[in-house]
Amino acid sequence: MKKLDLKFNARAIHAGSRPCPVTGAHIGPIYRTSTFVMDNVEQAIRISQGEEEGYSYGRFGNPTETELEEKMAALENGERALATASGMAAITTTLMTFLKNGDHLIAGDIIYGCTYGLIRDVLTKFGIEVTFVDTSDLKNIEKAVQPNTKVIYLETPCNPVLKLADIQGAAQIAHNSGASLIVDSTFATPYLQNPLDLGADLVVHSATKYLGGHGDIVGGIIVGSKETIAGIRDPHLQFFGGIISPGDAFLIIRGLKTLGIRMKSHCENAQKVAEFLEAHPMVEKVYYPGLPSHPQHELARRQMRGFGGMMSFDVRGGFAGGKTVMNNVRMISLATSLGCIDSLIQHSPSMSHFTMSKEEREKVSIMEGQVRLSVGIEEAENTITDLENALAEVKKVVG
Ligand code: LCS
Repeated sequence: MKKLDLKFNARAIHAGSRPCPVTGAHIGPIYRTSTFVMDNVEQAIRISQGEEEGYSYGRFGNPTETELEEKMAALENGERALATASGMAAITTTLMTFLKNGDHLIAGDIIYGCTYGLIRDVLTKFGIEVTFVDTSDLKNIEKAVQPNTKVIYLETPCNPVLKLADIQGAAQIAHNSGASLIVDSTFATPYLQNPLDLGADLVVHSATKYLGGHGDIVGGIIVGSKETIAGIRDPHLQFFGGIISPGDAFLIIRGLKTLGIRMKSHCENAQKVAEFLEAHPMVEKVYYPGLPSHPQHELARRQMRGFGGMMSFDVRGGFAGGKTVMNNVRMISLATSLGCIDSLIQHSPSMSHFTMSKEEREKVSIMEGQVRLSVGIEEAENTITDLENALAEVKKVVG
């Protein structure tokens, strides 16, 4: 018999998913329950001591959550996954598992605003030392390593300016110094890159974005080895309590089944939109890894299987120019978040990166008028026409 070597879409559809064992329903049910009934006290004891596999209480696990976790582990080539209430729950639970008072953390200086705020304001409150560095250059990471460095944390591509980090190189630095590498791969999704294959110890995602894909849930995912995930789940996630609801897990499972075809469309459309913007006289700079002008285009080609659906751009006239674009699009929605089937546009300084000061933002090229665009799966010509009309208004305002 030939080996059935499941490709990406086949894994996204089949991994972890099976018919209901009781009714045979093709699509497994949403196990909307808070607790699980035991046969007897002996069984409760066996489950609590890990002698028998089974569910006991909603905060400790649920079969719908398990289906999502098995699917994500298969897509990220990890042994195990853990689903959480949000991307931030995935990040906080992971960092609080790995770090303690007196440890040192190296973090990317351009990361999602709330992750930046968590690290700058909350982790330091617990006595964790932090160094923010530009992780697009491995030398900066290497220079920041200290004897007590326990974690290197980065996003690639990063939110909002799409800088990349060399995952393989960063993993090497981490492992040479006894630290762990945690990669937030939200912008890439497992369709475009698998950080674990490149040496990362853990990959985290905001499932709110491409994984769910339809803008109707908030969720997060952590993927890694069996042992590492077990240590995050028990006791950290159990105690912190940031678990996913079964209903949201179900919608992410459904979203994942079309992740491959959605990402293909996001990538094709974004490439066309980025090329349009780069050629437009009212646009000063486009940040998109699929453009040859992107300083890490070659790394993107090597490390990713496509360039994704996210980009940022600076418009002529600074804040006045950027604001005019965002206030004048008609099909595209002015909303934070990303990775939806529909295109979303946002003002990064006041939306995704409001936690950073103006000085902190400008140091890392998040300019006051900067526009971030999450290109949806609408036909690219519609997205381009919407932007073209909005950019025509910029000319009237800034000349
Ligand atoms: N990681 C990245 C790269 C993100 O972009 C976000 C959210 C998170 C983690 C946190 O995930 P959440 O808890 O929201 O599921 N990014 C957002 C953004 O750019 N605008 O709104 C949320």
